[in-house]
Amino acid sequence: MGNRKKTRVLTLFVAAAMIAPALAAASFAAAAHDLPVHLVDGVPDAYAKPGGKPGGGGDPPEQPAQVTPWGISQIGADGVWGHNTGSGIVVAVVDTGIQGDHPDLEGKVIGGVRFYTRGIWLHEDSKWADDHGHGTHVAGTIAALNNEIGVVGVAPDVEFLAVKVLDKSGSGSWAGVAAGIDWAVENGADVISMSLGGSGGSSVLATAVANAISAGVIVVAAAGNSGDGSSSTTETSYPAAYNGVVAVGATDSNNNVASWSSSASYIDVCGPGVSVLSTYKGSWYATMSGTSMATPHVAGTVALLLGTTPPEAYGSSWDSYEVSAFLSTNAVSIGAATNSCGGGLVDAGDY
Ligand SMILES: [Ca+2]
Ligand SMILES: [Ca+2]
Repeated sequence: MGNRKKTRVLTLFVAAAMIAPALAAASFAAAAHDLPVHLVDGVPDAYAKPGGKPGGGGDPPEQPAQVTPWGISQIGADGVWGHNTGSGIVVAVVDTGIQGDHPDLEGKVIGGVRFYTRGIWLHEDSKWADDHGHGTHVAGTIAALNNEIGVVGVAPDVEFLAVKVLDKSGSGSWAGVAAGIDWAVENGADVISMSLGGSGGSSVLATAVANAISAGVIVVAAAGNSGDGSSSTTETSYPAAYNGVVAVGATDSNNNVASWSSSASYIDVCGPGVSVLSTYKGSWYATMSGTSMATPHVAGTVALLLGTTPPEAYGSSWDSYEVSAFLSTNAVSIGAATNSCGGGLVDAGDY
């Protein structure tokens, strides 16, 4: 696991990739491939409040006063809340689960599921609570409440489906991810946000993504943290690489592309992904880095966009191809290579 060791050394800028052990394919998912899936990052850079640690049970820790994380204002999201907060939009966070009773996410999770593999069998139950922290962090960037405490997300009135397909170490299987995508579509998701990936895809994953897009769901996925610092080389990651998926790279607060942000021709936009403050398990907050953190900035922007009327050429509603193209075309130019950020930094300020 040399790669794991190497990425841990780089935790300050790119949180460690959680490389999963190979898991067996699912029973009911035909042609499931056994390639592992992993978080695009995993370990927080820092907890938000000095002297504190995430709660270990009992009363939630005293909540800090609300701050607006830098990425939220960088993409202009806070400028549209007077008329658009993502109300009525449902985002499925396909990840490690969500802490549904987090004080800054309270009441937002309207449904959830867990898929996990044991041996060759894929199991389903309702234990979708986040035992890792990553999924709760993603959720907070999309839609933490605009209240007195903690942080605030891109589209604060969005509601969530918590789709837990990764375990407490950030591991899962493509079959589980595919089942989670199918479940999200069946249960009313408008947007699916996936801060996960792997260098090899699978037919079952490809089918699930294609079906979701055909059903009119907007699919957003992280580009990956395998970048080599050069935009002219390609680091492929699935599901980001599939047609119609909104693929997201990561930038810092100076609008520079993160050196570890993977590059590829299919990347549509970048989002803020370095030192991102958001909600964390234990009713707490953490700063994390990765294209995992950039992705929910874009998923939240999609939620805002879905509240608007699409251009006439797109028909009566948005689809994932149209959203990909629109976000790229309307991104803020930051001088980044197309292979790193597509059209540039995602712009939430026009919707
Ligand atoms: Ca808040
Ligand atoms: Ca590269």
